[in-house]
Formats: sequence, structure tokens, C-alpha cells
Amino acid sequence: MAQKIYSRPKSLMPMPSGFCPGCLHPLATKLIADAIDELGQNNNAVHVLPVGCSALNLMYWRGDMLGAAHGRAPAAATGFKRSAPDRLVFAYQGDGDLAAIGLAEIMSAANRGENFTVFFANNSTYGMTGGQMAPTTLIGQKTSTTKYGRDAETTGFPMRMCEIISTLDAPYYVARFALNAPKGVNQAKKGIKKALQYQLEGKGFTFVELLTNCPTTWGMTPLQSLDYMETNTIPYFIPGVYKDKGEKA
Ligand SMILES: Cc1ncc(C[n+]2csc(CCOP(=O)(O)OP(=O)(O)O)c2C)c(N)n1
Ligand code: SF4
Ligand SMILES: [Mg+2]
Repeated sequence: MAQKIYSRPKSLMPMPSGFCPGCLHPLATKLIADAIDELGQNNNAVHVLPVGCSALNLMYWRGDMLGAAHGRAPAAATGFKRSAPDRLVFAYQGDGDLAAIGLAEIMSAANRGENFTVFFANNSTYGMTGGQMAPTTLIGQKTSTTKYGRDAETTGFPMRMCEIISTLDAPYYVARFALNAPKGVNQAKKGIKKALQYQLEGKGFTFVELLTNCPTTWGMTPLQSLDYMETNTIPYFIPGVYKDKGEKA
């Protein structure tokens, strides 16, 4: 007898995807939507949209959304959450958005311990605008603005946002997961749900980095991009839970 093994999360609309083939943004979005369903929050969640490919969720998200200017999602989320503390508020930002133009906003919101959740899709490039170097671009990674590979002498080193944010006193939960293989996807699913649960309990700022890809601007097939993540991205951006105040040491 046929058995149903998959259902579309309630928070996602029945639309064909506009993301490039093999992009991990839709998987990240689905994991967030699954967690929101499991927590029974699909009518209560507010998705703060940034600028970048993650903002394509504008077409797929069924629930309430709030648009923010480039990098300003944590500031917009702060205002919304403070005025409507019972809503489940999350921002879903790319690395150009969060670690470049929005660096001050994410650091300040984390440092204040604002009670919302930030999901950070780190694909080590500015995907939407054509694959320019981001603060998270790896040393040696070729982008449209680092034709010979990123060079630390002229552009510095890739920023590790989980490590930086976890040094602050206020954040309650800080973790990084890689979405290129099933093990990391399963861990991410649990971490995403945990972060949202902590927010519902009023614990404060929660931050989940999701290592993703951009096969289109990386100039790779989807499978090559997953291998690139395994051999290049993951050794530098080491997955793990960097802070969890709910777990006693
Ligand atoms: C104020 C402002 N500056 C620049 C841009 C152009 N812009 C649009 S998306 C983007 C980069 C997004 O990169 P990232 O946040 O890493 O998201 P990705 O597309 O890689 O998921 C930039 C610079 C803009 N829309 N607004
Ligand atoms: S440009 Fe990159 S990040 Fe944007 S949808 Fe395509 S593969 Fe995904
Ligand atoms: Mg990016």
C-alpha cells in the first residue's frame, strides 16, 4: 500500500521554485518551515526578509512577512518583536547581507539579546548580484571580484560569524550546520527547532548559521558545489553548537 512520506510544510505555498537548480536556499527554507509547523506556529511566525536570494521567499512563504533594507533585518526584527512580543519572529539573511552591509545590525541585536531568531545562509558569496566576494569568501576562492582567488593580504580573512557572536554575553543559542549532506541537514533541523523553541520561551537571541552553496556563481554543477563545501567550506567554518545556555555544561 502506498505510504505518504512527504508533505509540504503549511508555511510554504504550492509554487514552482525560482531558485537555481541545486541551490540550498529552498532546503534551508523548508527546514525552517518544518520546524515552525512542528511547533504549531505557522499562523504566528513572522518572516523578516532581507536583500539577496533568500528574499525570493517572498514568493513562497504563506505567513506574515516584513521586508527590510539590505542588512537591516535584525533592526526591523527588533522593532517588530518589541511591539508584538508574542509573535515568533525570524530573519533569514545571506552572508553579504548579514556580514557586510548589515554587520553593525547583527552585532548590536545579538549584543542586546533581542528575543528573535536569525537564520544565516552562508554561501561565501554575493549570489544574487553575480558572485562577488563577501566577508565569508574563502581564501583562494575565485569570485567575480577576486578573479585569482581571495587573497588575505589585500582583503583580509573570512569572518566566522558564529565564533564572533558567541563571544558576546547575551546570545542564548549559537550554532552552525552544513546542508550539503544528510547528517548536517538532520542536525540543522533539530538546531532550527531548538532556536525557535528558545525564542518562544523568551530566552533571548538565537542564531543558526546554515552553510549553503551557490552553484550558479561558483561555476559548478550542484554536485560539485556540495563536494566543494565538504573539502573547502566545512574545514574553515566548522559546524557545531557554539553556545547553548539551555544545556548545562
Ligand atoms: C543598499 C543596497 N546595496 C546593494 C544592493 C544590491 N544587492 C542585492 S543582493 C546583494 C548581495 C546579497 O548577497 P547575500 O546576502 O550573500 O545573499 P545571497 O544572494 O548570496 O543568498 C546586493 C549587494 C541592494 N539591493 N541594496
Ligand atoms: S544565484 Fe546562487 S544563491 Fe541565488 S538562487 Fe542561484 S544558486 Fe541560489
Ligand atoms: Mg551569499
